[in-house]
Amino acid sequence: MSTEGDTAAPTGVDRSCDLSQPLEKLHPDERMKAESNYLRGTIADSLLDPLTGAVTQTDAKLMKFHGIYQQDDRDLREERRRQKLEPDYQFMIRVRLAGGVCTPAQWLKLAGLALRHGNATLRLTTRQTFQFHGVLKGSLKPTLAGLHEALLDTIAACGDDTRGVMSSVNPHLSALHREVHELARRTSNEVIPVQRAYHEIWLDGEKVVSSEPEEPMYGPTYLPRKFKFGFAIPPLNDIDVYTQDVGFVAMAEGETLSGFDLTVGGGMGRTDRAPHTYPRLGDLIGYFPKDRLSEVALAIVTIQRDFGNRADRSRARFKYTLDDKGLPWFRRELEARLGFALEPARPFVFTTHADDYGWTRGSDGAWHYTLFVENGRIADTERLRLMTALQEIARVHQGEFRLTPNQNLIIANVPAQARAAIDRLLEGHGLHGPNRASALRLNSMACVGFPTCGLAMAESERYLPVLIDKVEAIAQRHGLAGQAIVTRMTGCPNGCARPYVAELAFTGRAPGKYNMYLGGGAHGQRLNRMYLENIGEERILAEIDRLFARYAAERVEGERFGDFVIRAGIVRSVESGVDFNRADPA
Ligand code: SRM
Ligand code: SF4
Repeated sequence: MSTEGDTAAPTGVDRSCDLSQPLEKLHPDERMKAESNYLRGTIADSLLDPLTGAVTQTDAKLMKFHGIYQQDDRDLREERRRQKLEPDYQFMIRVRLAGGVCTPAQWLKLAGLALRHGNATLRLTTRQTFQFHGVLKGSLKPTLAGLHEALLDTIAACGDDTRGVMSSVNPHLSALHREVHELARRTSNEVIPVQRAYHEIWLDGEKVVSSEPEEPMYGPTYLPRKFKFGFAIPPLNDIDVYTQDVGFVAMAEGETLSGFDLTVGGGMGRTDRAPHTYPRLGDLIGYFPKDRLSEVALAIVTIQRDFGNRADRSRARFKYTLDDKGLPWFRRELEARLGFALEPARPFVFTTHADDYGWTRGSDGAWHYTLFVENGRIADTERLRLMTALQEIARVHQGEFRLTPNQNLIIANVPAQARAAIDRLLEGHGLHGPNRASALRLNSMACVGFPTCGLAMAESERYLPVLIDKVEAIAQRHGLAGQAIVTRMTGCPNGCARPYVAELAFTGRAPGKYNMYLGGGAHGQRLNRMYLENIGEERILAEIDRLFARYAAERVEGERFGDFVIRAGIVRSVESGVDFNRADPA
């Protein structure tokens, strides 16, 4: 979105950057950032190099700050190596789309770019944005130029900066949703780097000669690591607010927003066999009125900028800064920078972190249709021509599209008189079909994994649907067919589908092998616990069969699976992220 007009620097926040540690003592990426000429590196030259489909290693790292990841098709890696060819280099592009809202015109542009320059799919992500996969080096500039034409950009969609800002999509509370989404959008615009390099490299913008500092808030080394904000609107915790570095929980009377409860220090990422890394749920530390939002957001970013660990990237996330220095220290530092104290947190209740499918009506009378998009992949397949169907809907839709944090799509703000036409298109293209899937599938989510993710150790997006087929059969046998169990899978322990707050989760260890987790809270309020390590499908299904048999026989009325496995002593509840890594089948 355009960043102009709403980026006023708030008062009370020191935006200067003071990096006192010498670069030699820090992680090599700190020097790389410092020497990159504010993220320019040699990207422009790398793009012109005709001898390879790749860019240099340093440019690949710098391009993340521009929202672009260099990847290769891992299905072809071995064969190309045998043929002595370089890997099949291609790029993933992630759009910055705070709160996941886009217009039908933007949808059509995005679909067109994916068809022309990508692998003809769009991927809806767990942070409510779009990813293009399979973009070749020569198509990067046209894709980013196309996004610019649609008033979209990819600034800070990845990299050591403040990433995509999430915002709850609760369609019932129309006015509140609009206001919170607008604040999420404004926050995103305020916390991203200025990045003149982006305009110069991708949009052939003029080099700006200015005596002003190029990055007044970030300075030349940006943040120690990625940093994430999210806005939740109770009773829906769809954004998994406790997994955000910084969470803002909207406090409202009716639909009148007064301010936000603040959570700090959430995060999912961990590494197997590295006990100093762990998922952590954010702590609720207070409340502030809505007109202080900019100050609070910027003050927290600058605290992490100044105190985050720049020597060890495995401990560089904000959650570790908090654990190393302590919450009382953080509160003092925050309040000193703000010049005012946080008020006590106000009460709120979350009931779910799942989506509600089908048609619902907002408080302003407009209609919204939530469509299940399995693992967020929009493509034309033999079974469903989703890409084509959604383009047809976008051609007539008068409202907007909203991407949910569960990788689903809301055709939002459909006026009452237009509902029948949208319904006809949904029916005609078979799009009501996905919403009739089992409760298990409708509550499942997988990260991308193979073949594009360079960090994947096991299949994820391509495997979870197959596993769910088999788990559905087991659920059926135990009379649990209608039971919603939040199930998430990732191809590695990084946690991109937020698996550690799911009732049932799998994280990849090696091809065909997964760690199995049980016991996450049904609205994202409790971490799950590792149940078994490094197991294959046969064992997974045998365990699920055993667990479902007990759940069917022993659960109490209305008891969720995640709560049951703890009450039954199958796993113990994790008290804090720090003891997460102790595997604990009871
Ligand atoms: Fe993620 C890295 C995909 C949400 C934690 N993530 C990656 C990369 C870029 C792999 C890489 O570094 O080479 C993946 C690209 C795969 C591909 O081919 O597209 C990737 N992450 C994704 C997405 C697309 C998964 C999805 O299926 O939707 C999500 C994009 C979100 C977005 O729109 O910005 C995505 N990643 C998350 C989340 C969930 C969230 O933020 O709500 C997490 C856990 C929360 C957190 O940050 O703690 C997450 N991704 C990671 C990590 C581990 C970070 C850590 O603290 O250790 C990595 C690896 C890293 O940063 O070193 C990672
Ligand atoms: Fe890749 Fe791992 Fe993230 Fe899945 S969880 S997308 S495998 S980094």
